[in-house]
Amino acid sequence: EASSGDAKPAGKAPVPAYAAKVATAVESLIDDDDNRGPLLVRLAWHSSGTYAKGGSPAGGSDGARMRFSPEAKDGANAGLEKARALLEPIKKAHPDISYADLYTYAGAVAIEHMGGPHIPFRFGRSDFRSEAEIASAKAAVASGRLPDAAQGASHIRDVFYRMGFNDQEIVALSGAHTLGRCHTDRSGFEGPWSFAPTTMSNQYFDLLNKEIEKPGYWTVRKWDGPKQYKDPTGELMMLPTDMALIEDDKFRPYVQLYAKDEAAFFKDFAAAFATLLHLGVDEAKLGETA
Ligand code: ZEM
Repeated sequence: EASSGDAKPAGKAPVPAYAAKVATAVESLIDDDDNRGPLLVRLAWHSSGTYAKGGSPAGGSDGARMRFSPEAKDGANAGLEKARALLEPIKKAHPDISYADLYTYAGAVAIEHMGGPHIPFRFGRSDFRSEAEIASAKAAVASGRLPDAAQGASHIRDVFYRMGFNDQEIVALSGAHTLGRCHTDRSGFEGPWSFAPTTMSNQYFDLLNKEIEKPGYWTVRKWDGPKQYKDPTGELMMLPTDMALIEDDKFRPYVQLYAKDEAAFFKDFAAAFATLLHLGVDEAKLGETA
C-alpha cells in the first residue's frame, strides 16, 4: 500500500457507458456474417502485435496507427481494411470510443461471442489523427514486427519474446487459429485450420496433437502457393509456424495440454489475449476492467 500524503489517489475511470452498446453492435455484425468474428480477432491481434518491450517506437494498440501508413499498407495487414470499414458505423454511432479501443475491444467481444472465454478489457487508448501526427511523434512502426508464417520456432520466439510473452503464452495465443481461415488474396495461404472456424474451442490443438499421436497426419500440400500443410481430408491447413509448435520440444507439451484440457486453454488464452490487447498502453490511461 502506497502512502498517499494529502493527495487522494485518482480513481480509475469507470467502464464507459457505451461499452455494452458497442458490444451489442459488434455481436450483431458477427451475427450477420460469421466470417467477421475471426477477422475482428485478427484486427485486434495485428493492432497490438507490433509491440516491442522497450522498443522505440513501442508499437502496440494505442494510437490506432493501422488507419494510416505505414501500417495501413503493411502486407501483413492485408484484408484488415475490411475489418476497419465494418467497425466504422459503430464508431459513428458511438463517437466517444477511440478507434484504438474499438479495434481491440471488438476482438475481445468476438472471442466471447464465438463461444470463447470472457476477455478482461480496459478502455482508455487514444488515437493518432493523421500519418503526419504519427511521424512527428516518431511512432511509426515499420513492417516486419508481425510474425512470418513461413518461418519456424526461433522466429516465433523472437517475435513473441519481444512482446514479453513466454512459451506457454505463445502456444495459448496460437489457439486463436481454431478460428477463421487463410485467404489467397490476403496472405497467399489458403483454407481453415479447424472444422468449426467460427466457434472458439481447442480444436486447433486437437488437430496438431494428431500429428504427435500419428506422425504423417499432416503432409505438405502440393500446390503453386506458399508451403502449407494439409490434413487427410484435404479440407484443413496448417502453416509452417503452426507445425513449429509440435516440432519444438518446449512448445509441444503445451499443445498436448490444451488438446486435452479446453478449460485450461480458455483460461490461459483469456489471460494472454487480454495482456496482448493492453501491451504498450500507459497504465495511467486505462480504466476499470470490463
Ligand atoms: Zn494468425 N494468421 N498468425 N493469429 N490469425 C492468419 C489468420 C488469423 C499468423 C499468421 O501468419 C496468420 C496469431 C498468430 C499468428 C488469427 C489470430 C491470431 C493468417 C491468414 C495468417 C497467414 C490471413 C488471411 O489470409 O486472411 C502467424 C505466423 C502467427 C504466429 C506465429 C495470433 C496470436 C492470433 C490471435 C490471438 C485469426 C483469428 C485469423 C483468421 C482471420 C480470418 O479472416 O479468418
